[in-house]
Amino acid sequence: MTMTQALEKATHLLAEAQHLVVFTGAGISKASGIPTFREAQTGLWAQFNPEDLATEEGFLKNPKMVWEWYDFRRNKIWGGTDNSGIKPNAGHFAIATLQQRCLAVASKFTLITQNIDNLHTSAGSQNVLELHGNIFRYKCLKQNHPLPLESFARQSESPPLCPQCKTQRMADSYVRPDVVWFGEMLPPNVLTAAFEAAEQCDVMLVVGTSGLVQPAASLPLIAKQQGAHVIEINPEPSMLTPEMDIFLQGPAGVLLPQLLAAMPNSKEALT
Ligand code: BJW
Repeated sequence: MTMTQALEKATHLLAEAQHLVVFTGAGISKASGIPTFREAQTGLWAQFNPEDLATEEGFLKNPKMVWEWYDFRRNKIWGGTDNSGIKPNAGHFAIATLQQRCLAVASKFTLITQNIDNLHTSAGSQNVLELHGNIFRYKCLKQNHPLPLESFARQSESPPLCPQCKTQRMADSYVRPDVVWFGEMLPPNVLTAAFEAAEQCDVMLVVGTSGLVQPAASLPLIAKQQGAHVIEINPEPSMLTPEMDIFLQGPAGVLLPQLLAAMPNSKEALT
């Protein structure tokens, strides 16, 4: 299949989907300036050790370093009061428009992301299933008390202690980012909703993930086993590519708007 044929087929499938699932990874945010994890030269894990920064053991070994690392990444995305932070790119906006289009033609739409950067929501996507949490939320390490951002924003030294544990006279516990580290369970409600969507959808669009991290990486395979058409967008083949019906090789920020623009009646559907 040529690229033109692949794009045409993908456009048709997206336009006709009864329940479309879009499943994203770090690649969708690359054009916004957020590094991916596993790319050889530029990936976060090429520069930092995941064992040190993305595990509970790493956090307990060096709480200050891990707290500061997440604080740095969060502040870079947020950008401060002058609004100079990281913005969603054309790929995020195309997905948000795809959701509106599905709503307008009364088909179902589910967005599942592994990203913690909140950029889908910033682009206008609704009801985003965030499998690995969100860097703009905090929780307490021992009791999982959810904690509001305002209490800790711009406190960039060591992690504070959980105020709710204090109030309830429990043992002290650190505050940590509400993201999913290696060896931790994914948020159960989110995971259940994601599995259900993967089982029920008729088309899944997989964007910008290496497909290496479980259980997230099993979602496209579940969709395929249940009979859905699976389409991937990635500049490089991933672990998932051999299972895909259509592989669109290229950056998400270019291909997603291209697909959207080619969708038949998309304008009519939105007016
Ligand atoms: C573009 C692009 C452009 C570039 N456009 N695309 C052995 C076998 C199987 C499983 C395991 C195992 N050993 C351990 C496990 C389990 C482990 C796991 O899967 N490990 C593997 C790495 C081996 N999983 C877990 O621990 C999970 N929990 C779990 O399993 O619980 C059950 C359990 C509990 C207790 C005991 C045992 C089991 C939790 C996983 C949590 C992942 N967390 C992170 C960090 C989040 C916080 C943070 O940001 O710091 O989530 S890791 C990191 O990887 C992050 C991402 O969401 C996740 C996925 O990465 P992603 O998005 O795919 O990024 P990359 O960099 O890998 O790929 C980017 C892609 O974009 C590339 O393909 C590029 O080509 C592409 N691209 N430019 C489009 N312009």
